[in-house]
Amino acid sequence: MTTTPQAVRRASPRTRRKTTPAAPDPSAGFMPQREPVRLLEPDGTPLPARDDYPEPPVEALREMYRRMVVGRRFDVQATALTKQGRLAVYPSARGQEACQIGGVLALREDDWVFPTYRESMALTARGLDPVEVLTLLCGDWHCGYDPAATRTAPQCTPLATQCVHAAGLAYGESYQGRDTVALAFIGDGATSEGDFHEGINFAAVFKAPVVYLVQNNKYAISVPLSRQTAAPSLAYKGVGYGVPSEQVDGNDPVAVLAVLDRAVAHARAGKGPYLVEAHTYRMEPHTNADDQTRYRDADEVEAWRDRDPIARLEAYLRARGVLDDAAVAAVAEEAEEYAATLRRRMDSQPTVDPLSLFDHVYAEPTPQLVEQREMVRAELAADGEGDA
Ligand SMILES: Cc1ncc(C[n+]2csc(CCOP(=O)(O)OP(=O)(O)O)c2C)c(N)n1
Ligand SMILES: [Mg+2]
Repeated sequence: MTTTPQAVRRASPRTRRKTTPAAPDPSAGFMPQREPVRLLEPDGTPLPARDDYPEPPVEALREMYRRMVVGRRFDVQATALTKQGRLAVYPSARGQEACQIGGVLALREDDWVFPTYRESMALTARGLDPVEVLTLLCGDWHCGYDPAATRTAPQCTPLATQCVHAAGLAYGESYQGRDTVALAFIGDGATSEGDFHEGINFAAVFKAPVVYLVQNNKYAISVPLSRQTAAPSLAYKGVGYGVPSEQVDGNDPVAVLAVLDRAVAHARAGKGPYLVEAHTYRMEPHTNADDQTRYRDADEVEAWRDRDPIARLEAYLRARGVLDDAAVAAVAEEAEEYAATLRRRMDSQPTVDPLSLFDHVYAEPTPQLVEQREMVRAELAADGEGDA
């Protein structure tokens, strides 16, 4: 009779196997929570307090509410200015107020912001002049504000390029012994770009103090997140580079500020970059020039209205007794005045000369530029808008 190996295994007495201690988990301290961090229910009801993300001081939350309300009013006004021909284009950040305001509130004045085209609200909330912020969107060739004086880089239209700029600036600051932090805003779609990966890798290797705030608003123009990535969370893209990463409910202002406070403290302490993925939603079309009915249902947009970040924070602060009708009315009035002043000032802005686009490109314009400038000049002349 032959003995099969299975029979031998069954017959052999049980022996105690030697065990080796488990190797330390190399991802410990890097991995995001399984569920996005959330401190408030969508209706503003507080969730149990947690040690890892202490709630920010109530004064910071009241200030956040004020800036979110003013920020939304600014956003509505800017959208209206496109209809009046005052702005060439405007990418709205409606629905993303918690991320926009949280991103700048978590920083010191001497920290740097690296925004994209969608961050006009964040920049005005940071205290930049709204007329200057909208300069580029009027079609002008420059960003309107002084990046060095405001510690705010120009709003980037080429996707993800700001990730490399932020890494370089932050590295330079720490190299010179300063504890400045750079916060780079970036969209979900832009995390597919090479510059995002190169920037975050450089920052990780050289411990550059950058916070990458990914606003996952579910769309890159018409491309939904499901066509953008197969990763369960964009926060895993940070882990792959050795960057501690977290995901947060981006429509929960309290959680956004708590998570960003921790991320900024990490970077400022010299521990290198941090990535935060904020789950939010773009309530408006990509820009005023986009037709969103071609790629998403109105029902989907409607469903996100119940998760409005401003209503959520207002309900919470009212329930805590630190915000009342009078304070809400005062903030609403401030927002109206802000919008009225912006309207007035934009009305008296000189119109941008389209031909100025060709100035300052090269000291000696290339033959192609000369040809293109002539084409534009002839087109304007034909429309009766320029010199013949
Ligand atoms: C390098 C580059 N490629 C393509 C574009 C065209 N483009 C402009 S916005 C956009 C979508 C970006 O989506 P996302 O990063 O999610 O940011 P969101 O607009 O949602 O804030 C694209 C593809 C661009 N501006 N730059
Ligand atoms: Mg997006």
